[in-house]
Amino acid sequence: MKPDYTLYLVTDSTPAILKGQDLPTVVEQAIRGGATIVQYRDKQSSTRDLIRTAQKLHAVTKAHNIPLLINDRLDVALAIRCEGVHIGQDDTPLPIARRLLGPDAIIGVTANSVAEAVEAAESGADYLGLGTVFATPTKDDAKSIVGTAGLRAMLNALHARGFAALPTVCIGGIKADNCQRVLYQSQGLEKRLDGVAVVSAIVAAADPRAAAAELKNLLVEPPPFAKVQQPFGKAIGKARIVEEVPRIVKAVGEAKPLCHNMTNLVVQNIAANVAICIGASPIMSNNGLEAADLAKLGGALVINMGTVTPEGLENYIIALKAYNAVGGSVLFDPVGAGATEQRRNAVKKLMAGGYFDVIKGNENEIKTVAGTSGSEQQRGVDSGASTLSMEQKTKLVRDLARQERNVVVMTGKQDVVSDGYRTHIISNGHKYLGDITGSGCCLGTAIASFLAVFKEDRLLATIAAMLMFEIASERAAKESNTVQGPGTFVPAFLDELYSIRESSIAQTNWLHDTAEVEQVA
Ligand code: 3NM
Repeated sequence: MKPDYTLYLVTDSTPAILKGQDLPTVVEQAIRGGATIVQYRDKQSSTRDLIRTAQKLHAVTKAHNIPLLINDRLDVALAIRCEGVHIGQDDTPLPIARRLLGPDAIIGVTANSVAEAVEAAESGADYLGLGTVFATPTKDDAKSIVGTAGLRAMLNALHARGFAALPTVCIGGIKADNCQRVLYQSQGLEKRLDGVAVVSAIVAAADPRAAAAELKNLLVEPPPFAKVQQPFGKAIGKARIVEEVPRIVKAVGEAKPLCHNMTNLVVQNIAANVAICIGASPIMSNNGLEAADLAKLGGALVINMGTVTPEGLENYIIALKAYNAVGGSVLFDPVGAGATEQRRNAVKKLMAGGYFDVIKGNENEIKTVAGTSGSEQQRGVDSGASTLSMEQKTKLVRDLARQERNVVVMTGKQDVVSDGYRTHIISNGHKYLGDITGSGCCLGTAIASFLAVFKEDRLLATIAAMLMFEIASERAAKESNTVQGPGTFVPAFLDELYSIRESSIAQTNWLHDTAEVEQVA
């Protein structure tokens, strides 16, 4: 029988997790809820107690025709004649375990890195446990936190080395509110995980059967934010832009989507005005506890960490999860991401905390998010000098979008935008946008509003918002009678956004040949 790895239960007998419950009962309940394979993991009990408990667990798993594996202890597995073992990098080496247990035993191996994953696969592991995905109190000596990006790197390497069919599960901090996203974002170019391994999400749950059933239901469904298949193969050429962008602007103006902004103290007012001018309905709420109600209204969320605080960060994460749970679009603006340790940590926590449909930032911010900025210190929240060539920028943006399975925008004199498969450079915009506060933040508000309305192609929605915004800036700056500099530019810019929206609703073509967009990959 081929094991089913979909919902892999790893047990824990410590009081903090088992909470005095009877382990065989918990395992029985978990199997009834939907656990498909069980690993008995107990680092503390005496050998005699291990054997006694393992026998009881094996009676339960056999009754349900589910494999039981023992963590680390080959002697216990041999003693009770269960289906196999799971070994970590510090345990009995795989070839020795195989010699002792024979060819039919299931032997799984933990891998924390590409090198460990490939080595275990080459040594004949039957499946791999990849992790640690997220920091977890259940294993406080975890060697490295790999996130979904690390999982993806391991899956891609396994595929490239000819191990496309080797089953894999991930482990570490997997719960009901992140399991779908982890499966979705960790998927390699051609290889995906076969399941998730959990300890506390089932063993520490008040009702292990219900907890297992909830996880099992979630695992067989795509996450709510990924229900609309994105058309990666459909090019966005000039003709399509001229035809579709005004239509999308019209749709936003007519739909009046809610745009929920959790944004910084500096831009509250102008971001709300930009939202109104493009036809969205802004709400400026930094209270995460309101997000579950707001998310139900079908709008989009902007998380802009321009004036982040520890309390603010907690609120962002609550709101992010609330929007993810209903498939509401979320845009992340990692303002000043590399400026301080606090901000770098905020980026890490937010990226681990949920899914962003779009990440938008300047060169330094995107570099920090991609983890490629090294020890480079960013000065304040301004964009700073560019150090990358256009080729390097497009590669960085495309790779990050492909890794996160979302859309990434890098703003600058020329903006780069990609969904990982289609990459565009936009050359519209005016210098005055860089001479006022928060124009980038307002662009985030505009993009989020567009995402809420035009879900069938997030890249095209993003490009449409960028073109409306940047062409409005060009038109405003040209008004030589009234606009003399950045101060007079702001009201003219709001007027132009409003006027472009009105033109779109009246189906008057405002775009003509003004869009300077080039598809580069
Ligand atoms: N192994 P929870 S993480 C047992 O990274 C174990 O190899 C890990 O517990 C690894 O589901 C882990 O409660 C604990 O976060 C997972």
